[in-house]
Amino acid sequence: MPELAANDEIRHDWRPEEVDALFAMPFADLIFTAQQIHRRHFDANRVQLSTLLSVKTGACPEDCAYCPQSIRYDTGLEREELMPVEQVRAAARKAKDAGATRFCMGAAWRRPKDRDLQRVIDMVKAVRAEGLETCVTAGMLEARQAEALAEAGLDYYNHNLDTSESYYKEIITTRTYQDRLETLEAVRDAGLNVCCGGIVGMGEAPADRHELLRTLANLPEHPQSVPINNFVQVEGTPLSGVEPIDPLDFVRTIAVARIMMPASYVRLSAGREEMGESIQALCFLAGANSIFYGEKLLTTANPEHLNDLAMFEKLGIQPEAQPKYTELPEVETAGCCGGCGCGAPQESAEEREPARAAVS
Ligand code: SAM
Ligand code: DTB
Ligand code: SF4
Repeated sequence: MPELAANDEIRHDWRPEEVDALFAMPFADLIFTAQQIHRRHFDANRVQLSTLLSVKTGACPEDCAYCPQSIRYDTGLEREELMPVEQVRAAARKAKDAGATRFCMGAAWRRPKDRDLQRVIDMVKAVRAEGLETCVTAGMLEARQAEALAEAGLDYYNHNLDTSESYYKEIITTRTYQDRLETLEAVRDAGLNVCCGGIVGMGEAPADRHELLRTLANLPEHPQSVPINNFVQVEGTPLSGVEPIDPLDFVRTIAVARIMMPASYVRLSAGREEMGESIQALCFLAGANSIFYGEKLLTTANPEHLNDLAMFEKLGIQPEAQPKYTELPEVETAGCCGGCGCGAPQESAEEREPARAAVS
């Protein structure tokens, strides 16, 4: 498809037949096209590293059929209350020492209560003070909540569309696709970077994957970060035992995401533990340029960070450089304890400075 190779404009008007045609390309042509587009927007040998932490685990009232954290399924998961801010900050420091540039905090909520959001805001400030970019995923948001997070200095909000609108009803009954789109609008309008993608390998038809990517690319702005998760099967969830996606179809999904959203980070997300290095290498070749880094996702396993660094070494991939403190927007850090209950003494600005200076 030579005309596509030459055309990497940012489009929001993808038609279904165009997406079908991309998925139908011979594998080598598809990967070559994706790689050409990738190289026009990014250093093809650099990958961004985000570390995940579950800051509130389990007992979620939603019924997402893929998720081990729903209260409706018996997955043997221990529920954990919202973490103290100091514990989050310590985990962020460890992630930074290991080379991550972004710290993503996940909370198993349908939507956050204002009281809980305040605690998350304290976490955002504490993680930023460690010199990391921040991302939060905490369910549906009101516009004013998205604005409060933006005001606090949050960099990204993650809210996935997960699958096509028509397959969504088979996967989740406690909220609608429209609910998802409305939160994404609130996040965009607040000026936050959007992290939005989906899960493949949940028994969906190829057409659902095509439709998911079309919906993402036809949003008013492309999400700055697009996580593509390979479904992690957890016993006890309704989707456990479903036929996994063919690994080459997973690679194709990455390549088409890269072509349709040329300037977005495409994250090779959950499912790497089960994937093997060869498929991951193909995903990087197809234009993936971000991963979750650290031995745990939210509740399931992810590759050991030293194994990832060894894989990068083999592939000649460099992790994206950590942001200098001077590149981070100024935010007032509340430190701890600002009333969250962690009991730590409140730090003065001077006391916080050494941690910041170490970043520059
Ligand atoms: N409760 C919030 C929500 O649903 O937006 C935030 C946390 S939720 C766990 C974040 C995302 O994790 C989901 O949107 C889904 O894409 C991903 N996820 C959950 N379980 C997964 C699984 N078993 N395999 C792959 N991705 C999964
Ligand atoms: C995303 O797209 N995937 C991450 C993150 N954003 C929040 C979550 C993956 C969860 C995998 C299952 C688990 O560990 O519980
Ligand atoms: Fe709850 Fe999010 Fe899991 Fe759905 S995906 S059950 S909303 S934690």
